[in-house]
Amino acid sequence: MYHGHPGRGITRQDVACRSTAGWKPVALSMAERTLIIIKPDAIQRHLAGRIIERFERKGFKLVAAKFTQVSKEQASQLYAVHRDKPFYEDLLKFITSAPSLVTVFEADGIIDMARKMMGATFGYEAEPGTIRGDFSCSQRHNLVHGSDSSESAEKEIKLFFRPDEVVDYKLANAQWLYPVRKNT
Ligand code: IDP
Ligand code: MG
Repeated sequence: MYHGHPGRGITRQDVACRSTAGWKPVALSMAERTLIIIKPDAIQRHLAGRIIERFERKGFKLVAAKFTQVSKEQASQLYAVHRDKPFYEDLLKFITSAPSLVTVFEADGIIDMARKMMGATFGYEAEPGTIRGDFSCSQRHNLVHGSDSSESAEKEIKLFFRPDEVVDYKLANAQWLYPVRKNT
């Protein structure tokens, strides 16, 4: 079995596929991974389950999870691109202030799909139907973090998980969730 690791951000996924010869494994794709953080405000507001449920219902595959208080060091790396922004210090204080649920989910195209499901950064601007649009009115306290590119995902997953903490396994219902071949 192939053991994916966060350094790659991708993993080979095989699914069973019906053919005239019956059910047989078919190489599907190199699935993408993203870091999703259920932020301290979501934990404090008892929203972790509802947020995870949305990603599960969409069909994303959970491959890692850790309930932890983000350290100053992790936070400064996670938000390094915002170092010069006026909200940077308060953002670091917030994300390190109480526990978060740090997760990795996997699916082809997950980075864009998850960002759409999260909604715009500010809760008061996010569309209804998105996580932030439904549960947040705030700028900083917007419940959830999701990687914004495969390069960020690769770096961010490494910040929180050792290679052996990201679990590669087969979803029994993969053939109902994902395309067997692109464009079919
Ligand atoms: P994103 O989380 O939608 O990717 P970013 O622009 O990367 O948004 O900002 C990172 C985080 O910093 C946001 O999720 C939010 O918690 C916080 N943040 C962004 N802009 C502001 C602001 O103008 N005021 C206060 N907090 C902000
Ligand atoms: Mg961002």
